[in-house]
This record gives sequence, structure tokens and C-alpha cells, in this order.
Amino acid sequence: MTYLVRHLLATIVLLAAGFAWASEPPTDPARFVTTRFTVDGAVENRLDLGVEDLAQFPPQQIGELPLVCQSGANLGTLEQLKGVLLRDILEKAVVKAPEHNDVKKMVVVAAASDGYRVVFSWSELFNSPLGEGVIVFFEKDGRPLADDEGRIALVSGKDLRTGPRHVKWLQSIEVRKIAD
Ligand SMILES: Nc1nc2c(c(=O)[nH]1)N[C@H]1C(S)=C(S)[C@@H](COP(=O)(O)O)O[C@H]1N2
Ligand SMILES: [Mo]
Repeated sequence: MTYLVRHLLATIVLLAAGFAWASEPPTDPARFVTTRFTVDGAVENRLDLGVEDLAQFPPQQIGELPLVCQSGANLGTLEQLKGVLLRDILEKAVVKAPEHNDVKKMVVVAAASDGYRVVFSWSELFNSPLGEGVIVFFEKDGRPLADDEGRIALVSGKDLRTGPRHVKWLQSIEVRKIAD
């Protein structure tokens, strides 16, 4: 084999490997899909809720919600969301706050099956207009949520940028007191 041919072959092998690496399929979102989530931490009643259980709460709808990333990039629109208020779920779980000032030091952590986590303060949810826009949702456009975010997700509809607190694949809600 001449030097030139060997060199050519090596180049072809390297190029092929490069393409194989670059075109590796993205992680399959189906492996993150959740069908239930828990509510735990500082609550009187630990809950474990599936879509069918959410039907027992007062229904909430959001007609159209532009999704905007933290970077400012526009990510499209969430249409016809059906869900329930996170506040209503927490009221059923009953936040444990024996001292008059406890709730002011509490946060609610919404976690997803891929490790994504976002935080709300108790005050945001229960003592500000923002709370009226925080929903756990299970239907979009009249259909169950697809694998890319389903079957249960959460969104804070009154955020300036709605992407960050759009939690796909909701897995748990944890109530925590973070200051003494
Ligand atoms: N579970 C989960 N939810 C998530 C994220 C994530 O990585 N995991 N990324 C967030 C961010 S930063 C944005 S902007 C929106 C939109 O992400 P998408 O374009 O991947 O749908 O989802 C949000 N929700
Ligand atoms: Mo984002």
C-alpha cells in the first residue's frame, strides 16, 4: 500500500467516526415520562397522585401560553392546558407550619424525572398573584401530554419567562422549611 492510499483510508475512517458521533440520537424522552407524582416533606398528608386523581381538584385552564427560555429565546406556545392549581394540591396535603412565622420560611421544590428542579416560595404561591398561574397540567390541546413532557408537567403561567418553570415529566413536589 502506498503512503497516499494509507493516508486516504485513515482519513475516511476518521471522517466516518466523526459523523457517527455527531449523529448519535438524542436521549429518548420516553424514558423520562411520569404518570404519577408525590407530594411530601413538611406536609400532614403525603400524597401520590396520578392523572385520574387530579380530576378531583377544581379544574384550571390556560388558553395560550408563550414559552420563553431564560435566554429570551422564543420556544413556541403551549395551547389549551388543562390542569389544577399547585396551591389546591398543597392545601389537600396541608403544609406543616406550627409556628406563626413558619410559612414565610418555606419553599416548594418541583422535581422532574431527569433531575430538573425548580423552586417556589410559599409566599409566591399563597400570598401573591403569581400563585394563580402555577398549575400541574396533564392535557394539552385536548390530548394527554406526549412523551416530550408527559404525562404530568407543571408551569408557572405568570412568570416573565415561562420556560424555566415549565417542569416537564413532573415527579415530585417537596415542601421544605429552609430557614430557622
Ligand atoms: N424536566 C425538565 N424540564 C425542563 C427542562 C429540563 O431540562 N428538564 N428545561 C427547561 C427549560 S430551560 C426550558 S427553556 C423549557 C423548554 O425546553 P424544551 O425546548 O427542551 O422543551 O423546558 C424547561 N423544562
Ligand atoms: Mo430555558
